[in-house]
Amino acid sequence: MHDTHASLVADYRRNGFVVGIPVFSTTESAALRAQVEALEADHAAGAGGHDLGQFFRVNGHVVIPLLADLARRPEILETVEAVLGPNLLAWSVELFIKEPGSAKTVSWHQDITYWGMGETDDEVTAWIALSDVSITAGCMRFLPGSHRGGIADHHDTFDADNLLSRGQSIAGVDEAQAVHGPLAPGEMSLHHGRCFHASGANGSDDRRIGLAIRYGTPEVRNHAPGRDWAMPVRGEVPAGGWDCIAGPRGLFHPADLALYDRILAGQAATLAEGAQQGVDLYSGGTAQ
Ligand SMILES: O=C(O)CCC(=O)C(=O)O
Repeated sequence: MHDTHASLVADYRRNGFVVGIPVFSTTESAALRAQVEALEADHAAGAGGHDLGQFFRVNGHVVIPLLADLARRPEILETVEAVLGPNLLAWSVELFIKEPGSAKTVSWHQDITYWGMGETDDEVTAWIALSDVSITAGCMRFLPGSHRGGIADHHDTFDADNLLSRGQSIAGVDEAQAVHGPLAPGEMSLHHGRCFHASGANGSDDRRIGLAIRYGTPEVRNHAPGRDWAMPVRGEVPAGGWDCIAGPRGLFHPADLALYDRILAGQAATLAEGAQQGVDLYSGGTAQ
């Protein structure tokens, strides 16, 4: 627990991650989970030719108002601002769901490896637990200090039980140095885009639900070629860097679905760069 933003930021700079930041009450996180599960019940078929899992897996904020609204929540932004400064955009909002007893895992990786952002320090993931994300339930684990190096070699495994798009993995990580980051419902962790992290299977009898919001600053675009899209959420964003999006006009609005496809195509070109086989961009959906 951190008494001040200064001690939280010092921990983040030292380790590349911080866990256990209270954001939502138990009641509110249960209500948010219920809204996510209502979407699953009512819109399993998805929209615009994509199943719901696709939207949950990447850029959900483009077409789902609930996810865009969460990215704008002051309870989250005040901590993210302490880390990244006053000018913030949400690049992607995602849900990482592992069903009870799921064998799905996430291999050791650094997030920004394939995101076309270079080795920027100006991106952070806020990951909020909407269920009890215990060690048994397959919480994330982190390698302290690993963000201080550059981007390590990743090899593609395309493992079907891996939630990552290409099963990308860093070999030889010393598990003995890893730190688990269990979260109670409504708690948040932050991790740096170069921090090595992974997660295990869900051995619990409840779903393990995490909301991952990728935040960046206008400066991220200084390191990035081509175009990319993000939603301003706080402060000022100068013209000419990000293609700024306003957020959804409604749930699965046709114009937003078309924008979703444009963004996906633009980002897929970056993600697939150097892959040994076709990359089915984040089509894994909910993990069983
Ligand atoms: O939810 C997980 O287990 C992994 C999440 C992750 O890799 C991320 O948010 O960057």
